[in-house]
Amino acid sequence: MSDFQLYCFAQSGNAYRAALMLNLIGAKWEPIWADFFAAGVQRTPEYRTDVNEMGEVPVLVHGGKKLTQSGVILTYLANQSGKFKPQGEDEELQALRWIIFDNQKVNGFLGPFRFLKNFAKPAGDPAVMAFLQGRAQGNLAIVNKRLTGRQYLVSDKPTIADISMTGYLYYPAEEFGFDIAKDYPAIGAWLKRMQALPGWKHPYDLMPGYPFGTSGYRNH
Ligand SMILES: N[C@@H](CCC(=O)N[C@@H](CS)C(=O)NCC(=O)O)C(=O)O
Repeated sequence: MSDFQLYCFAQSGNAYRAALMLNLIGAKWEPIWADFFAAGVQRTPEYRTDVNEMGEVPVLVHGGKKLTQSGVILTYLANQSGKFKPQGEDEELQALRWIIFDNQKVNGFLGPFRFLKNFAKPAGDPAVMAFLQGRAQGNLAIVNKRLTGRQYLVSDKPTIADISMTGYLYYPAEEFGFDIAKDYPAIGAWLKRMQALPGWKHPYDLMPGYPFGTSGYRNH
């Protein structure tokens, strides 16, 4: 029996943050596939009543506790495990600062951009796409500058801020139409450092839903 259950699906970079954290801390966890695309479960009254009133993944279940919002889940798991925990008030505040910037401005733009480009029917309006891409790339440049000359976002060790920031950044370049690791070299080098952590897995290998429309995994 797993200690944790996580509502998630392979295409969700928001859910990936929580799935990656669970794997990196070596937790016993199992995914619950939320079929958002075909079945649209997040819009059902049952999901909103029983799972998450916000109609989103990730949702972490731990015994009688149910948590949503990846930043909250990451904080909870860092407190539970003592791993990837920012040390002291300054680091805690810095981590929160980067998690909020990520949620709103980095993966917060990149996620909808990739969704409209790859999965939405009809695909996104060109003006909307140009806006989202411009905002995402401008904010990736800010993260790239932050990571230039530093190993991780808030300290010399990886914290939950780094795990949050990985959100959509490992998905294939074709899904964006530009190559994040190449275009932003400090981000590219940092992604490799994160990838070297024991327990790291690609989102398509970690969460069910690959290939698109199935509940499978890429390399299982
Ligand atoms: N800030 C939230 C974002 C969660 C989120 O937007 N998840 C997407 C999946 S990638 C979702 O559930 N969307 C459903 C919807 O908006 O209808 C977090 O980090 O947990």
